[in-house]
Amino acid sequence: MTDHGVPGNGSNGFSRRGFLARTGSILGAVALSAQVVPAHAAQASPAAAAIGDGARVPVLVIGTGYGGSVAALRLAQAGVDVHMIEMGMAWDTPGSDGKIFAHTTNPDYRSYWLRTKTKAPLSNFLGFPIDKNVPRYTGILDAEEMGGIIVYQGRGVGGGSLVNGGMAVTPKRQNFGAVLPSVDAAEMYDTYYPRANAGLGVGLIDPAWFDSVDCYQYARVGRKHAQRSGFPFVFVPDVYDWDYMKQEAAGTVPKSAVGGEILYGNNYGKKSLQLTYLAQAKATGRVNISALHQVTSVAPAAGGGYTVAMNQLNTDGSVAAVKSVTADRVFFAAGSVGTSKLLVRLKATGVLPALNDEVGKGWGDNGNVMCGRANHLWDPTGKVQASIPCGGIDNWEAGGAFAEVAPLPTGIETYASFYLSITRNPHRAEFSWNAAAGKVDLNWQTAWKQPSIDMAKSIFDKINKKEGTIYRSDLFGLNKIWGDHLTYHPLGGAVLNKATDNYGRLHGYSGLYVIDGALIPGNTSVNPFVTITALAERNIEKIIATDL
Ligand code: FAE
Repeated sequence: MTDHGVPGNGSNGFSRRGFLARTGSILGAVALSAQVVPAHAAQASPAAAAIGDGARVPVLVIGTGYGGSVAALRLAQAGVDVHMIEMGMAWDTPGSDGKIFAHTTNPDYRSYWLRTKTKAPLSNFLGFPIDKNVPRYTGILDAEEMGGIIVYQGRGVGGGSLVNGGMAVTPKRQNFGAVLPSVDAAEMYDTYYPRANAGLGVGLIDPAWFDSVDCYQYARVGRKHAQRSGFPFVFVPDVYDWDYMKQEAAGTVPKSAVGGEILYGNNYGKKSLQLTYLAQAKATGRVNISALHQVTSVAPAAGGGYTVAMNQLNTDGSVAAVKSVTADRVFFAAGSVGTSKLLVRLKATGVLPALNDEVGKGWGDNGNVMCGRANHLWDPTGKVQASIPCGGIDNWEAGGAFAEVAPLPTGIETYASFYLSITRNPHRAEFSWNAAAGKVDLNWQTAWKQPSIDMAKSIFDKINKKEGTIYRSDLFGLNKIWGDHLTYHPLGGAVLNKATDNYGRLHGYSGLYVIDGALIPGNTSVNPFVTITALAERNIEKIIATDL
């Protein structure tokens, strides 16, 4: 072992060769992933539920993530019929292995949105690339390359809730003014955050269980290192069913988090939107969902309302049918990137010319940056790691960073601590229409991550110094410490009270609304989905009361 905790030769019966061999078997499993789509891989939604060409609906919601699900449920409860259009799959039918979702270490056709090779956020291990060929399929995780940044997004009924870690964090009230300056904080903290937390099924890990269970050894190591350097470690709520996880650890139920499932879907335990808001919405009998339908245009209709054009997709991404429907009102809930791309294109191409000049602006990455630290061999992080993070290091006030202590659920001992930091990155990018290429561009630059790296270093340089450890440089390439090429948390592009009024009504068109992460100006100081949900709860209540 080296004094930096980098796995070396010999001591404690541990050898680099053995380590590589064991790692190789994991990565080998990845290599063996299915190269063909099984014939009966039929997670496409039943045709019966799909919207018909020429249909007329009172409300059409584009996207089935957090914002869209809140809108659908509350409108339906108010007696309004809603049709939701989702480009991804329904994710309600098992594949050939009996599971709906593929495992993290064994990605297959289900894992990526229309890619022929995986694009894992951690591209390397011990410097070796781990991405593998997969069949092109309408899979669950989109690694969308937007120039200087890869934006990871969930695709399917439930949006980001299908792929995310479920960390359900309400920002500190003193930071709220910077998140949504035009919104009454008292209303949010008294009414809408509690409503969102209840609707999402948010809960906290049992601290006594945390202290005793093998699968959170990595988080206890993270806590110990944080506290020894004087940083507060805070438990972070999650939408995972913590009682179920206890049973997983006890071996009495099928494993999901404890089995390392994350990123490509959790087969059990995680309360995704399919089990919360969307289940309630469907139970009203007023909400229909068309999966594998991608909205391409929203234009004012001659007789009032809006003509919504869409492509019904096959699972290889080809177009099965082109449809046009009419809706009295349309809610854009396609996520920050999806909503922004649609609005920017529709404005620039003259379909919705009266949208204002704020459309496409104010986009940020929530300051996401990743890194790993190499621990000493006497400080293992555990070979079984629950994939659901449950704690973080809060240095927001002093250093502008909130770092979740994240798992590396490889199934082997890695001696690594891994972190996703959310930082107060000041940069904001803009979407614009590239007429020559016929697509929407985003002008984010990778170099804009430097402030995020500096803020994350305010935590990890100090911890490394105190512990006598170093950064891992093998996770994002060869000799690359920082995961500065990506975000999990796209926010903005149709910012509240700028591109829209203070409740998400788009300027220039009555009956068009934005109700997703596009409303939030680039940063929430913590993981974003509770804020997206709470803001949607606030806005839809107002819209139902005054517009319908
Ligand atoms: P989103 O959930 O992205 O839903 C938009 C939906 O619209 C998607 O289902 C799209 O497929 C669909 N869509 C897009 N374009 C179209 C179109 N043209 N036609 C039809 N459908 C369309 O939007 N956040 C947290 O708070 N805690 C976490 O632990 C966390 N972990 C994450 C981990 C990963 C790997 C990722 C990718 C994200 C994570 N996030 C986390 C972020 C969170 O999932 C994200 O902020 C929300 O899902 C955004 O919610 P929206 O309603 O804005």
